[in-house]
Amino acid sequence: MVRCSCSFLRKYGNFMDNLRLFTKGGAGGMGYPRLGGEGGKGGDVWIVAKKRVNLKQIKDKYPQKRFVAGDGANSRISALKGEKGLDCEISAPVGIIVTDERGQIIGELNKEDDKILIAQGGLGGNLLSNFLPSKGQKRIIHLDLKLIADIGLVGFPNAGKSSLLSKISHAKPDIADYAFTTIRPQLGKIMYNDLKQVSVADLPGLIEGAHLNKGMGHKFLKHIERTKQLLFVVDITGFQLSSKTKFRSAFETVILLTKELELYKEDLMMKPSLLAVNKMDLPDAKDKFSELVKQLQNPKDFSHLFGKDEIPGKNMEFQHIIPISAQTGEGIEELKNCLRISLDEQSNQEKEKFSEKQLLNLRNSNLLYSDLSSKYANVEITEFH
Ligand SMILES: Nc1nc2c(ncn2[C@@H]2O[C@H](COP(=O)(O)OP(=O)(O)OP(=O)(O)O)[C@@H](O)[C@H]2O)c(=O)[nH]1
Ligand SMILES: [Mg+2]
Repeated sequence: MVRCSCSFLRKYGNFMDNLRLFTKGGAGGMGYPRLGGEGGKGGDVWIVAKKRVNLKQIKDKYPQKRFVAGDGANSRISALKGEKGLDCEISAPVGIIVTDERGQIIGELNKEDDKILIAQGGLGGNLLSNFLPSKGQKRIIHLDLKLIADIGLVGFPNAGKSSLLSKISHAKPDIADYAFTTIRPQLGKIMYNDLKQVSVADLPGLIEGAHLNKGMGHKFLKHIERTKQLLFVVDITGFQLSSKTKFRSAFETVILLTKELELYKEDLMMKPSLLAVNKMDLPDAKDKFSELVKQLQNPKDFSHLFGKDEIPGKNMEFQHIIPISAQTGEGIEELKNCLRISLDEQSNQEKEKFSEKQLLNLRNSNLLYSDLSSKYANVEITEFH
């Protein structure tokens, strides 16, 4: 069952995170054999990052999804060197990875005005080519959008990720008591009293075997590649997808989520992470929470709960573990504070690293300078008369 609320449609309607386009550089112009004239080069196709563009707009504006640059002009008596064909520029959102048909990365658009050459125009006819022009390069490309957010929510279905997002931000995601309520990534913003904003991306739930394309698969994990930190959200009462699948405790869901992240991309494990243990309003939650903390402190003692290939190579080291209830609001302020502390720490560390690097560069250049000055200290300067 796929349901969409009105506000969802207004805000995120037809959210697209990938698009396939046909591109072709312009053909070169004809040379002029009798006078040795050279045809103009065909125009190139470029892709350029623009802030207020989304993939849906590209698709609506260019339903054929064809982008062809202009042909180079033929060489004429009045203009022996033919003019270059017009370039074609495709405006695309920031945060795009461009790949070719074989999945090879052509480039990334990480900030506004980043530009990538996609298809080159053909050369104009000239002496070497017997004055015959060449055709433009044809290329089918895939644009893949990765959301940029400070925090990415990771969890099994039904853990309460969307409930949490709606509690900490103004976002109004769908919330329901069945798995896979969220079918597209959604963004919300936490506003702090000092006006600092932290963006949070809510992603469709993951299940064990996502790497084998089970559930929604790993399809949406690309969006957390660009987030600064991860917030694991688990249901303290555990998770069971259906009566045919195994019941998993909160501890097991943490380990299995970790494994899925590792299988998707080991680098993700390097991101600072926090753990929100949700639904603390339910009966026996406090006892279960103490048990979970114990298990997380000594995960090896509980490896018998898992199959051999379900155990991650490395466990997540959570900066904070916060018990919350997205329903009653318990622990939500604490969670917001922890997220802020963790993000501030990360940005301070980055700043420190940056200034250390600058200091090192400065020292190196000073060393070079003193090296040079001692080398030339004894050189007599002869005046030129
Ligand atoms: N008792 C209790 N129920 C909660 C809490 N948080 C969420 N729920 C309920 O849990 C169910 C799932 O919540 P969602 O926010 O849709 O969960 P989700 O993680 O976004 O689920 P998917 O989108 O399917 O991945 C809903 O029925 C919520 O009302 C909580 O703190 N306590
Ligand atoms: Mg959801």
